[in-house]
Amino acid sequence: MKTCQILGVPTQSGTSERGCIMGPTAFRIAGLPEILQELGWQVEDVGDAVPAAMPDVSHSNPAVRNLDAIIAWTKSVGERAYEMAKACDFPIFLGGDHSMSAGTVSGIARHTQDLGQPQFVLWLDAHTDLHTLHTTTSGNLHGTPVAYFTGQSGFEGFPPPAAPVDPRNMCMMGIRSVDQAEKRHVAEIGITVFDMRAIDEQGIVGPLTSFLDRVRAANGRLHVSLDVDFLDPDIAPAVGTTVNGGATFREAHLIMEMLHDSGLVTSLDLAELNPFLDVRAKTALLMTDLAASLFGRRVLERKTRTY
Ligand code: EXY
Ligand code: MN
Ligand code: MN
Ligand code: MN
Repeated sequence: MKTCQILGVPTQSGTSERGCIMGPTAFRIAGLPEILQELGWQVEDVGDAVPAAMPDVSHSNPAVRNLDAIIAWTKSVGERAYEMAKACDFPIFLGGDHSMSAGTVSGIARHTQDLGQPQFVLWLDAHTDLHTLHTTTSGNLHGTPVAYFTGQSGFEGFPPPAAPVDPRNMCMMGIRSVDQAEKRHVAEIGITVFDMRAIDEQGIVGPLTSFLDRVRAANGRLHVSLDVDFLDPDIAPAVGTTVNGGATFREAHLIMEMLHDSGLVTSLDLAELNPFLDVRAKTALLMTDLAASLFGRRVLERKTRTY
C-alpha cells in the first residue's frame, strides 16, 4: 500500500491577513486524511510543524515583515519535509500561508537530489511569488518562496537551499497578478508560465501535457503547490489575496485528474487557506475535493488516460 504523511504548517507571518493559522485544522475537519484512506492510501497525520528558534535579524528593506519568524519556519519545515520525503511515498503539507513553501519545496528537493533525480515544480497560483527580500514592496514574505527555493540571491539570514530547483523545471499556471520586479525576474530565469490569458486561449490539456511530458522524459519527481487564489474567488473566497478571473471548478479538477493519471506527482502543498474568510467552509471543502482528485477520486471508473 502506498504511504502518505500529512504535516500541518500553520504559518501566517508571511501575510498581513490573519487566519491561515487555522488552515491545517480546517483541512482535517473537512476529512482529508479519511478521504485519502478511502482512496487506498496508508495515511499518517504527523501533526503540525513548529518553528525553529527565531534568529535576531534585520533587513535593509524596511518593508520586510516578520523576517525572524519566516526564517525560523523555513528551517524547521525544510527539515520536516526532508524527513517525510525519506519516510513515505507522498508527503502532503497543509498550510498555512505560501511562505510555507520555502521550507516544503527546499526539503523535498533535497531528498530528490539524494535520489539523483531532477525536481520539477508545478505552481498553481494567481501570483508568481518571486520577490526577494530586496524587491518586495508589501513586505509580505508569502510573495517570495519561489525566489528562495530556486536559489536566487537576496535571502540574507536564510539557510541556503541544499538543492535549488532549476527554474527551467518549473511551470506556473493561473498567473494573473505579477509585480514589476517579478515580471523582469520571471523572464530572466526561464520559468514556463501559462498565465490566465494562455489558459483562456489554449485550455488546460495542451499546456499541462507538454509540461508533464518534460517531467517524464527527464525521469523527474513533481511537487505541486496549490494556492487557494489560483481558483476564482467566486468558488474559493477563503484567501486574503483574491484576484478576479481565476481557474474554474472544472479547470481545477481537470488539472488534478490529469496529474493523478500521469503518476508523476510525489508531493503536494495546499497553501493559503484562510478559514476565517470562508463561507460555510466551501473553500476548505473544494480544496479537499481537489486533493481527492489528485489522489485518484473520479466520477466514473474508466480507463486511465496517460498524460
Ligand atoms: N505580489 C504581491 C506581494 O508581493 O505582496 C502579492 C503576493 C501574494 C502572494 C500570495 C500567496 O500567493
Ligand atoms: Mn502563492
Ligand atoms: Mn497567490
Ligand atoms: Mn509585491
